[in-house]
Amino acid sequence: MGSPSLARRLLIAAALAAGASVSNADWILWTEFNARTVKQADLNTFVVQTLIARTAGPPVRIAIDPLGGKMYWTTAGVGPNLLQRANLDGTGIETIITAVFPVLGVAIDAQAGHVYWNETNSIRRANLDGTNVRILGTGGLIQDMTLDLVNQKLYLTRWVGGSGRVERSNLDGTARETLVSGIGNGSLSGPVGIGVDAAGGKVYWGYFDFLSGQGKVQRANLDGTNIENVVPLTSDGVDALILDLPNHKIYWTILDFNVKFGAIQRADLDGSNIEQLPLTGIFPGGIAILRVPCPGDMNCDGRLDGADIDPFFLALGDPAAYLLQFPTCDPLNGDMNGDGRLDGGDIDPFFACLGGGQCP
Ligand SMILES: [Ca+2]
Ligand SMILES: [Ca+2]
Repeated sequence: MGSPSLARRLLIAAALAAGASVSNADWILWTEFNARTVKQADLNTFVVQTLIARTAGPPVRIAIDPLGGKMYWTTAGVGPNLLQRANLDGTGIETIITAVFPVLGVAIDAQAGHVYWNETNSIRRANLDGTNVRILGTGGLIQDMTLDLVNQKLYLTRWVGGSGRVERSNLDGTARETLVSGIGNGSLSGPVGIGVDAAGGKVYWGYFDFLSGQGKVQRANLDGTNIENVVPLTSDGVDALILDLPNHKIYWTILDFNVKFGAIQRADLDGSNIEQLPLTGIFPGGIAILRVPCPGDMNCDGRLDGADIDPFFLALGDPAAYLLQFPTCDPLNGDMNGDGRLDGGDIDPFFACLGGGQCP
Protein backbone atom coordinates (compact mmCIF):
# COMPACT_ATOMS: atom_id res chain seq x y z
CA MET A 1 0.00 0.00 0.00
CA GLY A 2 1.64 3.20 -1.16
CA SER A 3 0.48 6.77 -1.01
CA PRO A 4 -3.22 7.58 -1.33
CA SER A 5 -4.76 7.67 -4.78
CA LEU A 6 -6.35 10.79 -6.23
CA ALA A 7 -9.78 9.67 -5.04
CA ARG A 8 -8.44 9.19 -1.54
CA ARG A 9 -6.77 12.58 -1.61
CA LEU A 10 -10.14 14.13 -2.45
CA LEU A 11 -11.63 12.29 0.53
CA ILE A 12 -8.78 13.58 2.68
CA ALA A 13 -9.36 17.12 1.49
CA ALA A 14 -13.06 16.83 2.28
CA ALA A 15 -12.32 15.44 5.74
CA LEU A 16 -9.84 18.22 6.48
CA ALA A 17 -12.26 20.87 5.24
CA ALA A 18 -14.84 19.47 7.66
CA GLY A 19 -12.30 20.07 10.44
CA ALA A 20 -12.74 16.50 11.63
CA SER A 21 -11.27 15.78 15.04
CA VAL A 22 -12.42 13.01 17.33
CA SER A 23 -11.04 12.55 20.82
CA ASN A 24 -11.95 10.54 23.87
CA ALA A 25 -11.46 11.36 27.53
CA ASP A 26 -8.36 10.06 29.28
CA TRP A 27 -8.21 8.68 32.79
CA ILE A 28 -5.78 9.22 35.63
CA LEU A 29 -5.04 6.16 37.74
CA TRP A 30 -3.43 6.34 41.15
CA THR A 31 -2.54 4.08 44.04
CA GLU A 32 -3.70 4.91 47.56
CA PHE A 33 -0.70 4.06 49.74
CA ASN A 34 -2.50 3.99 53.09
CA ALA A 35 -5.87 2.62 51.97
CA ARG A 36 -4.22 -0.01 49.72
CA THR A 37 -6.49 0.70 46.79
CA VAL A 38 -6.09 1.58 43.12
CA LYS A 39 -8.47 4.22 41.78
CA GLN A 40 -9.12 6.08 38.57
CA ALA A 41 -10.84 9.31 37.61
CA ASP A 42 -12.07 10.58 34.27
CA LEU A 43 -9.94 13.63 33.44
CA ASN A 44 -13.00 15.54 32.24
CA THR A 45 -15.48 14.84 35.02
CA PHE A 46 -13.15 13.67 37.84
CA VAL A 47 -15.69 11.03 38.81
CA VAL A 48 -13.72 8.47 40.86
CA GLN A 49 -13.93 4.70 40.52
CA THR A 50 -12.20 2.10 42.69
CA LEU A 51 -10.42 -0.45 40.51
CA ILE A 52 -8.79 -2.54 43.23
CA ALA A 53 -10.38 -2.57 46.66
CA ARG A 54 -7.42 -3.98 48.59
CA THR A 55 -3.85 -4.56 47.44
CA ALA A 56 -1.63 -7.09 49.19
CA GLY A 57 0.71 -4.38 50.51
CA PRO A 58 0.81 -0.56 50.44
CA PRO A 59 0.93 0.22 46.70
CA VAL A 60 3.57 2.62 45.41
CA ARG A 61 4.10 3.33 41.70
CA ILE A 62 1.82 2.25 38.88
CA ALA A 63 2.37 1.84 35.11
CA ILE A 64 0.12 0.83 32.24
CA ASP A 65 0.68 -1.55 29.34
CA PRO A 66 -1.91 -0.35 26.82
CA LEU A 67 -1.08 -3.09 24.31
CA GLY A 68 -1.53 -5.89 26.83
CA GLY A 69 -4.43 -4.19 28.60
CA LYS A 70 -2.77 -4.46 32.02
CA MET A 71 -1.76 -2.19 34.89
CA TYR A 72 1.32 -2.96 36.97
CA TRP A 73 2.00 -1.67 40.49
CA THR A 74 4.61 -2.09 43.17
CA THR A 75 4.20 -2.56 46.91
CA ALA A 76 6.48 -1.54 49.78
CA GLY A 77 6.29 -0.68 53.44
CA VAL A 78 4.25 -2.72 55.91
CA GLY A 79 3.46 -5.87 53.96
CA PRO A 80 4.98 -7.99 51.24
CA ASN A 81 7.27 -6.44 48.63
CA LEU A 82 5.61 -7.26 45.33
CA LEU A 83 5.27 -6.41 41.70
CA GLN A 84 1.67 -7.14 40.74
CA ARG A 85 -0.52 -6.66 37.70
CA ALA A 86 -4.21 -6.81 36.79
CA ASN A 87 -6.52 -6.12 33.90
CA LEU A 88 -7.36 -2.45 33.42
CA ASP A 89 -10.75 -3.00 35.08
CA GLY A 90 -9.05 -4.36 38.21
CA THR A 91 -9.86 -8.02 37.63
CA GLY A 92 -7.33 -10.83 37.29
CA ILE A 93 -4.78 -9.73 39.92
CA GLU A 94 -1.47 -11.61 39.63
CA THR A 95 1.75 -11.40 41.62
CA ILE A 96 4.57 -11.56 39.09
CA ILE A 97 7.53 -10.76 41.38
CA THR A 98 7.99 -11.38 45.11
CA ALA A 99 10.99 -9.38 46.32
CA VAL A 100 13.06 -9.21 49.50
CA PHE A 101 13.29 -5.41 49.50
CA PRO A 102 10.62 -2.74 48.89
CA VAL A 103 9.65 -2.46 45.24
CA LEU A 104 9.32 1.16 44.13
CA GLY A 105 9.39 2.31 40.49
CA VAL A 106 7.90 0.39 37.56
CA ALA A 107 7.92 0.98 33.80
CA ILE A 108 6.73 -0.99 30.78
CA ASP A 109 8.27 -1.57 27.36
CA ALA A 110 5.20 -3.06 25.72
CA GLN A 111 6.75 -3.62 22.29
CA ALA A 112 9.70 -5.55 23.73
CA GLY A 113 7.49 -7.31 26.29
CA HIS A 114 9.53 -6.15 29.29
CA VAL A 115 8.66 -4.80 32.72
CA TYR A 116 11.32 -2.78 34.58
CA TRP A 117 11.33 -2.03 38.30
CA ASN A 118 13.64 -0.99 41.10
CA GLU A 119 14.01 -2.59 44.47
CA THR A 120 15.87 -0.70 47.21
CA ASN A 121 19.33 -0.91 45.71
CA SER A 122 18.90 -2.65 42.37
CA ILE A 123 17.22 -2.11 39.04
CA ARG A 124 15.75 -5.11 37.29
CA ARG A 125 13.72 -6.23 34.32
CA ALA A 126 11.75 -9.32 33.37
CA ASN A 127 9.28 -10.51 30.79
CA LEU A 128 5.80 -9.08 31.38
CA ASP A 129 4.77 -12.28 33.21
CA GLY A 130 7.70 -11.95 35.63
CA THR A 131 9.88 -14.65 34.09
CA ASN A 132 13.51 -14.24 33.05
CA VAL A 133 14.53 -11.71 35.74
CA ARG A 134 17.72 -9.81 35.02
CA ILE A 135 19.58 -7.38 37.33
CA LEU A 136 20.59 -4.31 35.33
CA GLY A 137 22.47 -2.38 38.01
CA THR A 138 22.98 -2.02 41.75
CA GLY A 139 24.14 0.45 44.37
CA GLY A 140 22.79 3.27 46.52
CA LEU A 141 19.12 3.89 47.09
CA ILE A 142 17.31 3.83 43.76
CA GLN A 143 14.16 5.92 44.08
CA ASP A 144 12.38 5.64 40.76
CA MET A 145 12.90 5.02 37.07
CA THR A 146 11.45 5.61 33.63
CA LEU A 147 12.14 4.59 30.03
CA ASP A 148 12.95 6.66 26.94
CA LEU A 149 11.85 4.19 24.28
CA VAL A 150 12.64 6.59 21.44
CA ASN A 151 16.35 6.62 22.31
CA GLN A 152 16.23 3.21 24.06
CA LYS A 153 17.48 4.56 27.40
CA LEU A 154 16.62 3.93 31.03
CA TYR A 155 16.61 6.90 33.42
CA LEU A 156 16.70 6.59 37.18
CA THR A 157 16.93 8.69 40.33
CA ARG A 158 19.45 7.44 42.88
CA TRP A 159 20.59 8.65 46.29
CA VAL A 160 24.19 7.64 46.92
CA GLY A 161 27.26 9.03 48.66
CA GLY A 162 25.45 12.06 50.12
CA SER A 163 24.18 13.17 46.72
CA GLY A 164 20.92 12.84 44.84
CA ARG A 165 21.53 11.91 41.23
CA VAL A 166 19.80 11.50 37.89
CA GLU A 167 21.43 8.71 35.92
CA ARG A 168 20.80 6.86 32.67
CA SER A 169 21.92 3.71 30.92
CA ASN A 170 21.06 1.59 27.94
CA LEU A 171 17.95 -0.55 28.41
CA ASP A 172 20.15 -3.53 29.31
CA GLY A 173 21.88 -1.53 32.05
CA THR A 174 25.15 -0.99 30.18
CA ALA A 175 26.78 2.41 29.69
CA ARG A 176 25.40 3.87 32.91
CA GLU A 177 26.27 7.52 33.37
CA THR A 178 25.50 10.27 35.87
CA LEU A 179 23.68 13.19 34.25
CA VAL A 180 23.07 15.39 37.30
CA SER A 181 24.47 15.06 40.83
CA GLY A 182 24.17 17.10 44.01
CA ILE A 183 20.37 17.27 43.90
CA GLY A 184 19.74 17.44 47.64
CA ASN A 185 21.89 15.66 50.20
CA GLY A 186 20.98 12.16 49.03
CA SER A 187 19.90 10.97 52.47
CA LEU A 188 16.96 13.17 53.46
CA SER A 189 16.49 15.10 50.24
CA GLY A 190 16.86 14.43 46.56
CA PRO A 191 15.17 13.50 43.28
CA VAL A 192 12.35 10.95 43.25
CA GLY A 193 9.77 10.60 40.44
CA ILE A 194 11.20 10.95 36.92
CA GLY A 195 9.91 11.37 33.35
CA VAL A 196 11.52 11.89 29.94
CA ASP A 197 10.37 13.96 26.97
CA ALA A 198 12.58 12.60 24.19
CA ALA A 199 11.15 14.85 21.48
CA GLY A 200 11.52 17.94 23.68
CA GLY A 201 14.98 16.84 24.83
CA LYS A 202 14.23 17.15 28.57
CA VAL A 203 14.32 14.93 31.65
CA TYR A 204 11.99 15.99 34.50
CA TRP A 205 12.13 14.97 38.14
CA GLY A 206 10.32 15.61 41.37
CA TYR A 207 12.37 16.79 44.38
CA PHE A 208 11.48 15.83 47.94
CA ASP A 209 13.11 17.23 51.09
CA PHE A 210 11.95 14.94 53.88
CA LEU A 211 13.40 17.24 56.56
CA SER A 212 11.57 20.43 55.57
CA GLY A 213 8.75 18.61 53.81
CA GLN A 214 9.26 20.87 50.78
CA GLY A 215 9.43 19.92 47.12
CA LYS A 216 9.70 21.19 43.55
CA VAL A 217 9.77 19.98 39.94
CA GLN A 218 13.01 20.36 38.00
CA ARG A 219 14.19 19.49 34.52
CA ALA A 220 17.40 19.40 32.50
CA ASN A 221 18.54 18.64 28.98
CA LEU A 222 18.99 14.94 28.27
CA ASP A 223 22.76 15.35 28.83
CA GLY A 224 22.11 16.84 32.29
CA THR A 225 22.93 20.45 31.39
CA ASN A 226 20.69 23.50 31.82
CA ILE A 227 18.93 22.57 35.09
CA GLU A 228 15.74 24.58 35.65
CA ASN A 229 13.09 24.80 38.35
CA VAL A 230 9.91 24.11 36.40
CA VAL A 231 7.66 24.29 39.47
CA PRO A 232 9.17 26.39 42.27
CA LEU A 233 9.70 25.16 45.81
CA THR A 234 6.41 24.51 47.56
CA SER A 235 5.48 23.56 51.11
CA ASP A 236 4.79 19.93 50.17
CA GLY A 237 7.19 17.28 48.94
CA VAL A 238 6.98 16.29 45.27
CA ASP A 239 7.01 12.51 44.91
CA ALA A 240 5.67 10.67 41.84
CA LEU A 241 6.03 12.39 38.45
CA ILE A 242 4.83 11.40 34.99
CA LEU A 243 4.59 13.16 31.64
CA ASP A 244 1.48 13.27 29.45
CA LEU A 245 3.30 14.18 26.25
CA PRO A 246 0.34 14.15 23.81
CA ASN A 247 -1.29 16.83 25.98
CA HIS A 248 2.01 18.59 26.86
CA LYS A 249 1.45 18.16 30.60
CA ILE A 250 3.48 17.19 33.69
CA TYR A 251 1.57 15.39 36.45
CA TRP A 252 3.02 14.99 39.93
CA THR A 253 1.95 14.10 43.44
CA ILE A 254 2.53 16.23 46.51
CA LEU A 255 2.66 14.56 49.89
CA ASP A 256 2.74 15.67 53.51
CA PHE A 257 3.49 12.59 55.57
CA ASN A 258 2.78 14.32 58.88
CA VAL A 259 -0.82 15.13 58.18
CA LYS A 260 -1.24 12.35 55.60
CA PHE A 261 -2.27 14.91 53.02
CA GLY A 262 -1.78 14.22 49.35
CA ALA A 263 -2.83 15.66 46.02
CA ILE A 264 -2.24 15.34 42.29
CA GLN A 265 -1.17 18.47 40.47
CA ARG A 266 -0.34 19.23 36.86
CA ALA A 267 1.14 21.96 34.71
CA ASP A 268 2.21 22.56 31.14
CA LEU A 269 5.68 21.21 30.34
CA ASP A 270 7.20 24.67 30.92
CA GLY A 271 5.62 24.88 34.39
CA SER A 272 2.85 27.31 33.48
CA ASN A 273 -0.83 26.74 34.32
CA ILE A 274 -0.26 24.85 37.58
CA GLU A 275 -3.49 23.32 38.87
CA GLN A 276 -4.54 20.79 41.46
CA LEU A 277 -6.91 18.05 40.35
CA PRO A 278 -10.23 18.18 42.25
CA LEU A 279 -9.66 14.86 44.03
CA THR A 280 -9.98 15.24 47.78
CA GLY A 281 -9.01 12.93 50.61
CA ILE A 282 -6.36 11.12 48.60
CA PHE A 283 -2.83 9.99 49.50
CA PRO A 284 -1.35 8.86 46.19
CA GLY A 285 1.67 6.60 45.96
CA GLY A 286 1.91 6.62 42.17
CA ILE A 287 0.05 7.91 39.12
CA ALA A 288 -0.46 6.87 35.50
CA ILE A 289 -2.45 8.17 32.55
CA LEU A 290 -4.72 5.73 30.73
CA ARG A 291 -5.46 6.93 27.27
CA VAL A 292 -8.80 5.66 26.04
CA PRO A 293 -8.13 4.02 22.65
CA CYS A 294 -9.08 6.42 19.90
CA PRO A 295 -9.91 4.62 16.64
CA GLY A 296 -7.76 5.88 13.80
CA ASP A 297 -5.42 7.83 16.10
CA MET A 298 -2.24 6.62 14.43
CA ASN A 299 0.16 9.23 15.88
CA CYS A 300 -1.13 8.75 19.44
CA ASP A 301 -1.91 12.36 20.20
CA GLY A 302 -5.35 11.36 21.45
CA ARG A 303 -7.21 12.68 18.40
CA LEU A 304 -8.23 11.45 14.98
CA ASP A 305 -7.48 14.18 12.47
CA GLY A 306 -5.56 14.85 9.29
CA ALA A 307 -2.22 14.29 11.02
CA ASP A 308 -3.12 10.58 11.27
CA ILE A 309 -3.34 9.99 7.52
CA ASP A 310 0.37 9.59 6.81
CA PRO A 311 0.96 7.37 9.90
CA PHE A 312 -2.07 5.26 8.89
CA PHE A 313 -0.58 4.52 5.48
CA LEU A 314 2.86 4.00 6.99
CA ALA A 315 1.43 1.37 9.36
CA LEU A 316 -0.33 -0.29 6.43
CA GLY A 317 2.65 -0.28 4.09
CA ASP A 318 5.65 -0.63 6.41
CA PRO A 319 4.70 -1.84 9.91
CA ALA A 320 8.34 -1.97 11.08
CA ALA A 321 8.99 1.62 10.09
CA TYR A 322 5.76 2.62 11.80
CA LEU A 323 6.80 1.02 15.10
CA LEU A 324 10.17 2.76 14.92
CA GLN A 325 8.53 6.13 14.44
CA PHE A 326 5.67 5.59 16.92
CA PRO A 327 7.09 3.15 19.47
CA THR A 328 4.36 3.70 22.06
CA CYS A 329 1.41 3.54 19.65
CA ASP A 330 -0.80 0.55 18.99
CA PRO A 331 -0.97 -0.06 15.22
CA LEU A 332 -4.36 -1.66 15.81
CA ASN A 333 -5.74 1.83 16.45
CA GLY A 334 -6.05 1.59 12.67
CA ASP A 335 -8.26 -1.51 12.77
CA MET A 336 -11.32 0.49 11.82
CA ASN A 337 -13.54 -2.43 10.83
CA GLY A 338 -12.85 -4.33 14.03
CA ASP A 339 -11.60 -7.58 12.52
CA GLY A 340 -8.42 -7.60 14.57
CA ARG A 341 -6.16 -6.83 11.61
CA LEU A 342 -4.82 -3.66 10.02
CA ASP A 343 -5.14 -4.06 6.26
CA GLY A 344 -6.69 -2.57 3.14
CA GLY A 345 -10.19 -3.27 4.48
CA ASP A 346 -9.65 -0.51 7.04
CA ILE A 347 -9.05 2.27 4.54
CA ASP A 348 -12.66 3.12 3.71
CA PRO A 349 -13.83 3.00 7.38
CA PHE A 350 -10.82 5.17 8.33
CA PHE A 351 -11.81 7.90 5.92
CA ALA A 352 -15.49 7.55 6.78
CA CYS A 353 -14.70 8.20 10.45
CA LEU A 354 -12.23 10.97 9.64
CA GLY A 355 -14.84 12.64 7.44
CA GLY A 356 -17.37 12.81 10.23
CA GLY A 357 -19.24 9.62 9.37
CA GLN A 358 -19.54 6.42 11.35
CA CYS A 359 -16.66 5.53 13.71
CA PRO A 360 -16.05 2.18 15.40
CA1 LIG B 1 -3.92 11.53 16.07
CA1 LIG C 1 -9.20 -4.32 10.17
